[in-house]
Amino acid sequence: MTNQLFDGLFGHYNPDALLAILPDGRRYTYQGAVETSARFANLLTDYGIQKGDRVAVQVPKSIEAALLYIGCIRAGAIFLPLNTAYTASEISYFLEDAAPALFVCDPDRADEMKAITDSLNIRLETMGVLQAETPEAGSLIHNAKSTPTEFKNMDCAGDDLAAILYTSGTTGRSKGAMLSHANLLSNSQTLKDLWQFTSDDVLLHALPIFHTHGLFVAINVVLASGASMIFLSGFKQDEIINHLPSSTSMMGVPTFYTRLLGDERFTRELVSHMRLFISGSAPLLAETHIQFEELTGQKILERYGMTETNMNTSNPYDGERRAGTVGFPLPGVSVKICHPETGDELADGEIGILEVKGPNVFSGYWNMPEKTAEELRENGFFITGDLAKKDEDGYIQIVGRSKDLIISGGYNIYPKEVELALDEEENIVESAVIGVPHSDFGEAVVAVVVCNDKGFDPTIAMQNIKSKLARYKQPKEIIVVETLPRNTMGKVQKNILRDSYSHLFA
Ligand code: MLC
Ligand code: AMP
Repeated sequence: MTNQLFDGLFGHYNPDALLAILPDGRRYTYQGAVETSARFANLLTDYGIQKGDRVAVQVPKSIEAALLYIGCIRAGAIFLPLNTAYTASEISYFLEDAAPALFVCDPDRADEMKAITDSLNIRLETMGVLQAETPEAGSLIHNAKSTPTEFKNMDCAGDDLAAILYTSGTTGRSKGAMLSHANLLSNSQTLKDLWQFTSDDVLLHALPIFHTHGLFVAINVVLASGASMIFLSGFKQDEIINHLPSSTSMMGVPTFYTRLLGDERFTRELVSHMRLFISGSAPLLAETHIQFEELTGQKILERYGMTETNMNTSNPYDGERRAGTVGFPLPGVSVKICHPETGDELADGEIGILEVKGPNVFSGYWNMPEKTAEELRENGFFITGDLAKKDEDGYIQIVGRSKDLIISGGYNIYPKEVELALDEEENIVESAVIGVPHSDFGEAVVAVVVCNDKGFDPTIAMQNIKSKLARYKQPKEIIVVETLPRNTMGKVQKNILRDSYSHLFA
């Protein structure tokens, strides 16, 4: 039996090597990880979950949650992680669309979720954070205790699906990106080699594990190289400062780096032993890159990726890491910069839409063949929607986006989704949602609305959308105007709005 992703990640594991060090002092060896993931795989099989079934998971970050991902892979199930910030109404859409055989939620939200899973006839189990002092956390961990620590992996080939990750869309409807065993494995092996990860590495892991960055880039690279990770529940500055001296590497979104630069405890001495700082998921300002180098003497390595493609490009490990660029295409990955209308490849230096092809590129959107056809060309190139150019030395620079997308602290927000929620509010006639520069999150969501003559109270609107939209999608400010600026075609000129409100959080 072969299971491409599991065999690739655990093929030559050292049972005694340390996989994870937890903030409460617990330590997980590779053998422990193999055994716990076997317990989960056995449990899923006992629940009747079969190859190709989806397992949706919205749980607080824990090492057990990461091992549930491995358990799903071993059982042939498709892992479907969901942002912990999603509201019940957002979850309801994902569950309806993906029709999972099982939904695992936070024990604290089980009552809220039960109504949804009952109506969709989906099995509901819970998983909280297992801590030394509270040895049980939810039904899944409890039930997995009595299952065997060995499991005969389900046979899974390269093109079998390993995960579905939802990514929001321009129309306001999220799309499930289908990622195969081969997509994930090829990318983790490429990154491990390129970034020179080895079993001596200790990665400081402070990212969430429901998105590509924290889940696949970080965890898969650690597993593929037999390295260890200090597994924090999130980005907590004091913990980062405490644990940096025992780490060799860190992966983060730009907000991690701007926050650390603002902390007087973050010094050259603190990180002098660090081998590698990696940034991605949102643009790292050249200014941050330079400031970081001035303070620490180290250059952040910036790379570029997407949910649909994993990682596409990276600055070099040994060569020059150029500020404001995302480096070169990864080995085995082809990148073209194309004319937005004709799709023809452009000359170096010209700005166009970045298209990408390679073993990392997903196979399409779940249940959305028409969306897949719009974005994935027949020749295998995926149209990213990012605007880019290549400089004279081949470094790629992301200069903007052709898609109407806001990236705030590394989370994507499609304005349409927020506009639809606001437009449901009584007395709002129309709304335009924009991203404006934000000193901490890079960009912040701002809503500009027109209301009818009954007037409207932004505080009430904010309160009402709380149950509809995850906190990070909610506007940091709602501005009421008489009319929205429009061009001669009647299209709202968001660039004018962005200019008008660019000072708000800069
Ligand atoms: C938190 N808030 C945010 C926010 N994160 N608002 C907008 N954008 C965000 N990203 C809200 C909180 O709910 C809170 O609201 C207020 O802002 C202040 O929060 P905070 O305590 O300062 O935030 P914190 O918990 O410290 O989180 C910030 C963060 C986190 C940057 C550490 O957002 C984060 O971990 N981001 C990483 C996202 C990520 O992993 N992206 C990868 C996607 S994969 P209130 O109401 O309580 O005041 C991908 C592909 C690729 O993109 O290339 O990698
Ligand atoms: P997501 O859909 O959450 O995976 O986000 C993917 C998007 O994040 C890409 O399409 C880019 O717009 C953006 N992104 C990721 N890495 C970078 C980077 N290093 N620089 C600029 N944008 C980035």
